[in-house]
Amino acid sequence: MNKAIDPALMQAAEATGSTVPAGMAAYWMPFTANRQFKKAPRLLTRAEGMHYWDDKGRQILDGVAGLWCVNAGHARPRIVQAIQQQAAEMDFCPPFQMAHPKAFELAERVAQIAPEGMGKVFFANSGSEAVDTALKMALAYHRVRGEGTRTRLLGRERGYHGVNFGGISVGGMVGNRKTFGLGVAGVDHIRHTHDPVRNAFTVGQPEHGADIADDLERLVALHDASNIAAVIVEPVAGSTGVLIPPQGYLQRLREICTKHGILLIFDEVITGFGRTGQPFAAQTFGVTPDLIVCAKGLTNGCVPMGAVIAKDAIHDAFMSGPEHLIEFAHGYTYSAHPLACAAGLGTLDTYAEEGLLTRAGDMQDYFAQGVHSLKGEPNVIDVRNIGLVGGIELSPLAGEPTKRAFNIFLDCYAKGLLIRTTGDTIALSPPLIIERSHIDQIIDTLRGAIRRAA
Ligand code: PXG
Ligand code: PLP
Repeated sequence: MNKAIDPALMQAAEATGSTVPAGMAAYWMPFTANRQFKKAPRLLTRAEGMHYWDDKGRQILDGVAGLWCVNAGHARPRIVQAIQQQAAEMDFCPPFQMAHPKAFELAERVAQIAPEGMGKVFFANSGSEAVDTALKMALAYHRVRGEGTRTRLLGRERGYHGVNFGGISVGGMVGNRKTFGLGVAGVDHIRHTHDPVRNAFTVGQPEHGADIADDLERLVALHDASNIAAVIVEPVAGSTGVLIPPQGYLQRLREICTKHGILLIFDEVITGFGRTGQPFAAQTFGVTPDLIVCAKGLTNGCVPMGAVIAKDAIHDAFMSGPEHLIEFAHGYTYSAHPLACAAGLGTLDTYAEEGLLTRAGDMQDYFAQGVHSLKGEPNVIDVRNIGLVGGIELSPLAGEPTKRAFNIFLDCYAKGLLIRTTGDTIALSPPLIIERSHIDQIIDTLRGAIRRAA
């Protein structure tokens, strides 16, 4: 890896007697190995369509839509224009007891593409905020209906629900939980669905594992349904290694939740806005939850925004007390921020004009062929796919988990391709404007890097 270090940066670092180059000390980077990064920084300075360019002018194919968010590709004119115009027209509008027209417009437009009966939209500023909003909404919903004993929140092992206290509590990634104390009280977890022994190299939804949903019955028997508010799952888990729901699994979860009066929350932060071939994974899999959490693709990643889409009946249950009182004591200074709403409208226009919310369905067979052609390459132990999401799992280097995948990430980056790795799984989630030639380039580059990492 040392050979990737920019000599100029190292000289600058040595001059200061530090291992960190001058000008790079103040920024404490999120989810990054700071010291390693600053020794060999990877800086992006421009983006357009399917590509980034780095600070040395190299073109880099974006295999992950930034971070699962730039679904319409980069620098799309309608979105750029919408943001520019809004910045000049009105910078900020207080969201409490006040509003601006684009907030209503964007909520309407999101409701139009959401599953039937899910017509209410609450805005936050990230996936993590939207997750915590949904969890609070679930607790408040039961309470306002006189079922205030339903306070327990359930998540799933290997779940990722952002990094706020609610999200890490229901989440199932030990690395994101172990250093932060007790988290939210009263949380429990159902089993994850990853079963490589029975399902390795499945194209699309795995055959085995619908019965894993019955694990929810175990927790109902343990805690009693009258104490459980909600269960939150990602229809497709992304950050924990691209886990595709087994056939019938989500249906079964829905049945059990309905039977026991437990709210079902789908965290669609990565699956929302066309990733699986329909606007939401709820539609792809034919299962309607009670709440959908979304973010990322809502604004094409251009301005931070998250949202909770609620069933009408959930919203309506809140509209019961005196009309002058606030029904849900929750919200952020930047909820429905004008720039985010403008970006959201420009994004939904772009998706609609170019048919992007269903394009992953058109491209998925070619994409699946590509990723599954990596079966048989050295150390590839599983390949998983749905829509325009691919996961390639590698056997770890002995005693050094995550390193093989990270080496492949660095190799791909040197060859002009941006991928993402989590553990020893490579994740692909390209912009939905992708063409076959880009898929070929991604697979060829990846194949070379996988071979070199053997
Ligand atoms: N829920 C899910 C399912 C997510 O994937 C969040 C919540 C949190 O969203 P914010 O906007 O607060 O980050 C996410 C975010 C990765 C990766 O490498 C994925 C995410 C974030 C960082 C890395 O897969 N997803
Ligand atoms: N901390 C303080 C002191 C505040 O006044 C506020 C909001 O007014 C917050 C935190 C929350 O900030 P935000 O609404 O941006 O989440």
